Amino acid sequence: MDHQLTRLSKRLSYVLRHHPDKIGIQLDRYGRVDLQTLIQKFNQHFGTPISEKIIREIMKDSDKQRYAIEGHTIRALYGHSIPVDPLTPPVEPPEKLYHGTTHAAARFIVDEGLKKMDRDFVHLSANPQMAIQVGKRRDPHPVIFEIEARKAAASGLLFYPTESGVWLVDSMPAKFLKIIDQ
Ligand code: HQG
Repeated sequence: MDHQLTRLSKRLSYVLRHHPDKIGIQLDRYGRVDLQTLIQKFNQHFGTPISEKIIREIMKDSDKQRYAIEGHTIRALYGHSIPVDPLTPPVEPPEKLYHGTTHAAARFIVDEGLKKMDRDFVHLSANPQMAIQVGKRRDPHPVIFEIEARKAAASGLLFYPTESGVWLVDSMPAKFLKIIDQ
């Protein structure tokens, strides 16, 4: 995606996941906001304007689906630090899911399991390739955990899918995690 669109996408994520207050918008309990209101307030606040066409271009060209436009609303699909409720009910996950992280974090995770840290949910990946990409944000040779997702679901953990291949859970105990070779 071109540099300018990437910058706008980062700003959109910042506003829709963490700081809607920065541009004077309010999200509903599911993280949604009226699309035209977002565009208007975004453009009042930031020097580089956005439009529905540009947002749709970002959504088309991104490596990952980060937003959903539904009716007249837009929301971030995942990544929130402000509290939001999942919009869809939990579902039975696939047998395995994955999580890519740094060696430093992995040392804690093998004992403590996965925690939400600064976000509303623990983020899991649908496949090892995605997990490697996530881990590479912070470690050139990330550690990849394989998660016994079905077993964790059977124990009562709720799994929320998103359209982007990211799965959201509240936590993941260490007993369902195993480090795998890439
Ligand atoms: C780690 C990006 C110590 C966890 C990505 C991760 C993803 C622990 C970090 C999405 C821990 C949190 C989310 C524990 C977890 N002790 N460290 N017990 N439990 N951690 O960014 O999953 O490109 O909040 O391993 O691609 O890395 O922005 O979560 O390293 O899909 O759209 O704590 O954000 O998407 O980091 O990334 P994050 P994440 P975008």
